[in-house]
Amino acid sequence: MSPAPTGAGSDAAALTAAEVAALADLAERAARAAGELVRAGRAEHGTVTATKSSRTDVVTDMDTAAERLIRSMLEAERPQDAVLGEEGGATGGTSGLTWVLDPIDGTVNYVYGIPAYAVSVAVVAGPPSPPAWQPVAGCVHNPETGETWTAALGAGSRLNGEALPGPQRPPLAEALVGTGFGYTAQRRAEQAAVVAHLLPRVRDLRRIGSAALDLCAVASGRLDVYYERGLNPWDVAAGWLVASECGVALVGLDGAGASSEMLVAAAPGLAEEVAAAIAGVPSGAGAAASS
Ligand code: LIP
Repeated sequence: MSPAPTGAGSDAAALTAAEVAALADLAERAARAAGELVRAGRAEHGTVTATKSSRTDVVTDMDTAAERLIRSMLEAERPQDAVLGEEGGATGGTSGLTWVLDPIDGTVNYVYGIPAYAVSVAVVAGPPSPPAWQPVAGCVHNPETGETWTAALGAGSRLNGEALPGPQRPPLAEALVGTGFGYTAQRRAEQAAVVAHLLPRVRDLRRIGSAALDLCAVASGRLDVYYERGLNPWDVAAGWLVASECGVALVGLDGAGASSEMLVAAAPGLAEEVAAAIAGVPSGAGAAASS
């Protein structure tokens, strides 16, 4: 997880329900506005213009344009808040709140025209990275399907305005499991070893390509489990609250909280069971495959 500035430690509990609702409204408006921009701009501007951690970690002009649009809305309405965005990095604030932005989560899907990408906008109290943060409000918006997940701390989470029922807990052998992979050969070899260990033990695997949509899929009952290693704060901030507000457990390995080391999202009990199965993968597995 990239180092991020420490927020002023604002206590989410100090926010009133009305303030949380206003933050959730802004998150949704910003996500929808950016979503329309990237959807409409894909034909002309949806090609790769730069790469980051590897040749397959791609950026388009629409990633940067969408983040600029969101930042302009936040500057107009919440200038006192900090911002941490995938493309624009960190800007400071004085409120103790930090907006955590992924203008296009699932950029590879966006470039290839696969309708499984999302704009993820969240605001968190405290340090802007898990497990120390406290997401307060968030929105995950898929511009292609129009599906919009929203969440506000203490007020539940919704899909297109309908309350989410919360996760089921099937036996591990009947669990549909989502995951994702990093952008370097070494990391992917290690992740392949985890897949090889899990696949015989679960119903099936899915690799959707957007952490934000994966977390919302667990919250909506479309996946039973989602796990991934090496996620950034902006990949997960909004989906984290959508999931946690409808009873999804978010855990790491060995009883730790979910973090960049590992995030496992599932019904309570099942999340811990999957985390234990992942922890059981022999260390160094997959290393030979990446050499
Ligand atoms: C993506 C994540 C996904 C991960 C991809 C990529 P991006 O974020 O949402 O879960 O598996 O490798 O990191 O880069 O499209 O914003």
